[in-house]
Amino acid sequence: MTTSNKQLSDWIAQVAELTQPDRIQWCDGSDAENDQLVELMVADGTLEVLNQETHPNCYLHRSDPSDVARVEHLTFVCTSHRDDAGPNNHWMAPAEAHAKMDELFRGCMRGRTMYVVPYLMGPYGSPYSRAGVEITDSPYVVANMRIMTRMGQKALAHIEATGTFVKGLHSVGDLNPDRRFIMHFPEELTIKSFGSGYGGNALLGKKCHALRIASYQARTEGWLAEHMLILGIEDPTGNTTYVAAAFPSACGKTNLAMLQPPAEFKGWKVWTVGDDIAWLNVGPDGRLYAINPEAGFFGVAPGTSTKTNANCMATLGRNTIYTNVAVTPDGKPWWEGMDGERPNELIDWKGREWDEENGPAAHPNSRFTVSAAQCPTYSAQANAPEGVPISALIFGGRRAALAPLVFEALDWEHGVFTAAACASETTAAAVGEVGKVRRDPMAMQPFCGYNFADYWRHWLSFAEKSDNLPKVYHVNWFRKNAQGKFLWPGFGDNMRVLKWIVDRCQGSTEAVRTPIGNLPAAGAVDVNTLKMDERVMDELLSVHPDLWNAEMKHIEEYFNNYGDRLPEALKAQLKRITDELKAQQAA
Ligand code: TSX
Ligand code: MN
Repeated sequence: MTTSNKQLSDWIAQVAELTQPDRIQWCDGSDAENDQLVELMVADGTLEVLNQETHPNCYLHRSDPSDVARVEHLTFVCTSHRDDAGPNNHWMAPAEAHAKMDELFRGCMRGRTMYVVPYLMGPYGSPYSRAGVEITDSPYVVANMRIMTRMGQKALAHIEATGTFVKGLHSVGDLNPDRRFIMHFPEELTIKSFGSGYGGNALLGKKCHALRIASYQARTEGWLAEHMLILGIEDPTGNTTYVAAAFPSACGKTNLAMLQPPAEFKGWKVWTVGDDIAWLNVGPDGRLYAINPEAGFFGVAPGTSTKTNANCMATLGRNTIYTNVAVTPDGKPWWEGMDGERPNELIDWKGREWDEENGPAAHPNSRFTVSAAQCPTYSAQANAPEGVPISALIFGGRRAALAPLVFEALDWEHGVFTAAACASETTAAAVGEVGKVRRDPMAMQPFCGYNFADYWRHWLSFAEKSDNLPKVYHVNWFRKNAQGKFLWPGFGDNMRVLKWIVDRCQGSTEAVRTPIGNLPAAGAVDVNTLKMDERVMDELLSVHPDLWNAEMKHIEEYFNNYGDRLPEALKAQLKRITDELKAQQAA
């Protein structure tokens, strides 16, 4: 492969001059190329061959034990003006960041191959798709990018036709955590990532490009790049309603994206369009249309089983790259929360014989990389160039006592407020205190490539672009009773909440107006076969004014971090809800 795009060929030459690779290899994403890379990685121990009889074309990669997750404290947004990055990002001046990174990259590919990976985010032929080129010295990154993006000649053709692409430069360096940085230059559509081989830090098409750079690009171009799953809900008449949903980590986004409806929902089907990222554009009819910029799933393995996500289990097991899972003596991948008994013997994620004293056998953030096309519920519309029309945007979080199972925003402005005020309580899986409230607006806290205040203003501006926007919802699968037990069964039974949302979109079910939004009327969420006590449903749908008053104070404190840049509309929503809660308490 070569290119007629001078900007691209100049950049490749510049990077080669800086990093001094032994050789340069253009990547076309072909099977032959992948076979060559896999052979090389098996030979040098980067990949371990799994049981090819039970798990054809599956491999295990063990990352450096110090390199197993995204590194937010080492992730920077480098805009000319500090305020453009906002209090939600670490900032460094672009010139300083370039100088720092170029020193790290200098000569770092000596003795290595420099891979040039052209990729497309989004369906071929879509006006909403965007291209990038990742230059990396990691064959593991190339193999993962091949699954996660549309990689190769067609992506290059897109670059040559449009003349624009995101430049991503990556090197694993020496994996020294002190020499590890993930730098974003949104004004230059450039990413520089050094010192990590881990997914979110190294597969630059995903979080770095499709969220941080794309969110910035989306603001200037009038669209939205969001941390959302996309799914289609088909009713028994064959009509499909599409929704997009944003949740902080550890809320089960991939599980919701692949939901299996309960048996009593005869004729209902859920179709998966995406599990992590949505690009949303206003279409010709004023509706929001979503594409999934990705082509694969890079999902957390632990907790995935036929009980929690049967469709995901059916997706895995062939043509899958596993990272940091455990392995059985007969070469099968294994993780905590998988079906069946724990095998007596295991090799843990560090490659040692597993011993309970050393903690879990699979790393809690261990992953699978697999093509979305293998998912039994993969939507026939997932490759539609025009995207799918979104009827509802759903936001959520883990709230033990506060948020009801579901509520509907009163209008777009209130929806933006609700999304901006989203928060989640930390679990044992996350680092730090358990049960601490973390604000995570639109589930974008780690991923918004610019100042959140400007981002909320951009969201609000869609009301001027269209009067045909989706309805906005908030859900909470994680409400607990006084004894600390989950009140809602979750998983497939979330279909009952999705059905209420679909009914609302079609105007066929009633709601009760409260200060925080519209709640389902009594009996409107179909819990038919759940044998659920009426009082449990009452508690799930209750709004406690004292708790919500305290929440409004927290939200106000949080919003104050954004000073004068905070849109007036969000302050007005805060005041309206506070006033209504007070009036309700006084009554
Ligand atoms: O993914 C989850 N979802 C969404 C599913 C479509 N999880 C797992 C979260 C960690 C990634 C959930 N956990 C959900 C949920 O809706 N709900 C819960 C809480 C819960 C856990 C267990 C039970 C009920 C609720 N019940 C039993 O274990 C029997
Ligand atoms: Mn994510």
